Amino acid sequence: MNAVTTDALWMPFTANRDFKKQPRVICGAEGHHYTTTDGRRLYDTFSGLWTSGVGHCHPKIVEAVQRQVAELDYAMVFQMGNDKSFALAEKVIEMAPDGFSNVFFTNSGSESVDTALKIALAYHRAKGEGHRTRLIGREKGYHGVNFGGMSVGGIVPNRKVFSAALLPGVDHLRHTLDIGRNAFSRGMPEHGAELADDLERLCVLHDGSNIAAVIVEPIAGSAGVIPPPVGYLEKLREICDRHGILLIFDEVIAAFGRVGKAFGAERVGVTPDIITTAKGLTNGVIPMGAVLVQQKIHDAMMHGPEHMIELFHGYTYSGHPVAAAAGLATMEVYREEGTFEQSMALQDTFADMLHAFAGHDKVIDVRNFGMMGAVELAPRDGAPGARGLEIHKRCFWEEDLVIRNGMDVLQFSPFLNSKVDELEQSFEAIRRVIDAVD
Ligand code: PXG
Ligand code: PLP
Repeated sequence: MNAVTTDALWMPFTANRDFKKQPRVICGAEGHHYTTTDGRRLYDTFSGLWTSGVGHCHPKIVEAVQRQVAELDYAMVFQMGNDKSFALAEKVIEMAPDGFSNVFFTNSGSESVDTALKIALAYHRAKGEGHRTRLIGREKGYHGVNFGGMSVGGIVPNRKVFSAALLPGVDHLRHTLDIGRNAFSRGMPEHGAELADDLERLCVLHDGSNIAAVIVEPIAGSAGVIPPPVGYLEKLREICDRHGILLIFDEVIAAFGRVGKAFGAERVGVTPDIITTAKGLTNGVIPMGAVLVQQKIHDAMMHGPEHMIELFHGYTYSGHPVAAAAGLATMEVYREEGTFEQSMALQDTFADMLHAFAGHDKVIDVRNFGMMGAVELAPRDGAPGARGLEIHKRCFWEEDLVIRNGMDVLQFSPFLNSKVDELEQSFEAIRRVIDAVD
């Protein structure tokens, strides 16, 4: 069975020794299914890793990548450019909320976040407000694993070992997960808008004029799908405006249809100053991220002698032509197939399936927003995370199903074009497994 040797690979965010006792290895995919090295076909309830909303190996994206790699594999991206990256930037800006004018390309969500934080600092300095250096994140926030994103992030195990190396001058708002008051809310929970006042307190403590930016996921993903309380994001926006602080929405998960619109900002009706993206930008086919900025930010940076570089930042692969070709094809698929509308139309059916777990004796909360969902299980005594991982493994081996667990929270990121009967069957299988585990 174990045809693939797994020894040499140090796997990311994985219990390596446990995994290698019985490896779960994928060698193919088509549409909504994976194939495994032991020849089984698995249904994917997580669309890759929140990445692949229109399904795996979409023919149109595959074809665009194949064509591009044979036509222009790579060209220098500093002081030169490739046609596909300009075209993709235009497309992304067309889809963005009002006021967004420019895109900076990266290779991942983590790079998008660090890029956004650097742009925020550079912007204030360009405006003569170089004293605005403080960055604010939020508990339970996930902003990737690079030093900037880790510092503003709020997932404890991701920070613990690196505590001494985190950026200085960072504070965190309290998180908004409140199972006591909001358990089993459908969509945005009722209680918690007042938690945005944490930002006002930090403005009093540090003086708002020293704060550069606040970064939040409009709908938190990795920490187990935490939709914002009603009125919370509006309040953050208002406080930022009053103090001249930039608001950054980290939409690495939320952008490109996951919550039924091109951007989460559009869906929640609050417009930030900067948006970070990745994942759905290329349907996960080629690594790529993008940072979108409001016109005022870009314009403030376009000063000084014209022969001078305005922002000393960039990656060898910023706007890589093959990634950009994948992005262009992805945007076309979204438009042609009406992916965002499909996502919007499915969200209530999906919410019904999730909330059917309310009342199960092992379930302590269910949360959903758009096509993001979580079922939180009570942890086993003395072994937090064990129940969640066992369910993931049993789904894989016994039910031919891929699901994601973050500790004891089962997370769901269905395809934006899911078939309802396949989702139904998946949730029936998940219920069997939840029933069967200790
Ligand atoms: N910001 C957000 C909001 C994310 O969700 C990143 C930044 C980092 O992106 P990269 O491409 O560097 O991984 C992410 C990534 C999970 C899970 O289980 C989610 C992510 C990564 C790993 C696991 O929900 N999101
Ligand atoms: N390290 C070294 C030695 C490099 O030469 C470079 C890029 O030229 C990097 C790191 C950064 O790599 P990237 O631009 O792919 O992020």
